[in-house]
Amino acid sequence: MDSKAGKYKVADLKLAADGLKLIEWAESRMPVLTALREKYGKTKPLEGYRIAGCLHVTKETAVLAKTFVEAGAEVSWSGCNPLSTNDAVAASLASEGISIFAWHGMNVEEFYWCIEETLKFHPNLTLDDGADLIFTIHNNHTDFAEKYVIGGTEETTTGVHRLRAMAAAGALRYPIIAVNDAETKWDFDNVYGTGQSTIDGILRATSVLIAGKNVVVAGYGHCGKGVAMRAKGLGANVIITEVKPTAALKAMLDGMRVMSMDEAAKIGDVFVTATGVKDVIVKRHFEMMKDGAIVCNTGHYDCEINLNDLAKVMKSRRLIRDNNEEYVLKKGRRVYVLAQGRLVNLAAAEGHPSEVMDMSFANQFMSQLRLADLDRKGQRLENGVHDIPSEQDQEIAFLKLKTQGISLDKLTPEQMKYVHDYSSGT
Ligand code: 3DD
Repeated sequence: MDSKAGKYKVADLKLAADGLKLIEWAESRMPVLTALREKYGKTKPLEGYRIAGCLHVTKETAVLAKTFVEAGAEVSWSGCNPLSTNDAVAASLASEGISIFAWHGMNVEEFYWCIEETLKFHPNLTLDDGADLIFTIHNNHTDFAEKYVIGGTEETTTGVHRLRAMAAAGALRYPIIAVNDAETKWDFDNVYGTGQSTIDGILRATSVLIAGKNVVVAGYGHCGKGVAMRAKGLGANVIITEVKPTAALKAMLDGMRVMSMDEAAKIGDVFVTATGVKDVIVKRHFEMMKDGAIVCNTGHYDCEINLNDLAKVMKSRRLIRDNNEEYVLKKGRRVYVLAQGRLVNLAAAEGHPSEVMDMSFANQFMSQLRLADLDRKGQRLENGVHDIPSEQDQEIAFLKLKTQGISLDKLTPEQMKYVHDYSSGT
């Protein structure tokens, strides 16, 4: 189906007006990205570049896609999770002529069909969240890297881990900038964004009282720490499970209880997995859980809660609320699984707030721009996973502060001299 310019497949084009209002809401809280749009909308440095995006279709992502278009790029977009697309936002993008293939509740076959559709315009830049687009190119279109693609970016921890492994094996056919590892992404989106949006997803799917509940968070990395902080702020008794001694130690010193999942399974009321690893909650854990236990995941993939194991010990299941399935176990106890074990913050809520995505996506924009600038000069990063320049982090943080009216101190020449003077002592 063709809209004004791009081809698209969305759930319902009639939702476009609602989607536009959501996008305008997000725009009003993304001052860094809109400042970049203002600046580069004049010079259009992405003219002639085609960006294929595979990233959750949310109101914030729409602001990013429209910023790329304003800067001269042609974009074609798919969602990076079958349950995270906001259909009204997708409809709005389609009605504005942006090529988009995404709808809420697609199956796995449709998910990969959408990615393939975005490759039909032979992108020369890719933008991923979880690396499914990059893997599709490497597995199904091996000639693309030589013929068209000059580089790409990766948004999330899981994706960067997979791509670093691919690069180490010499299998990466084009350069990737690890947007996830930017300080202004990882230390903000992953911590404050995931912390709030995960609780948001849990509350929308259950409306339970968090205060006083035993909230078990598996994984005390940036995401798990954010969830633990917000749950604690709401009065939960937070329990952390970990495999990494230093992360477990940090959790303990942050005032969290730390124990194995085998112990936590017996006392937990709400379980959140945030590890990036598979099989964190398995059959024996379900069998130990209290009646009414709520289980969800906020990691990128739906592998952390083993639902095949749950199916083996269940007697019946039913959808009791949106994004909330009640499993009755053979022993009669009930376990509630949110968002089919997929990332609960995007499947049951709207993902991270616009204010943190503003910085994540400013990094996406600046990184795509960097790849295009290099290309225009006939240059190209080597095939591998590249960090963003530290100056970019400071510039984005400075812009963010500036838009909040916050001023900073500045080192005097004397202080600069002192900082670099290794001879001065006490
Ligand atoms: N992610 C979380 N909230 C999002 C939003 N509102 N729009 C688009 C993507 C969103 C996922 C990202 O945080 C990504 O950085 C990740 O998965 O790590």
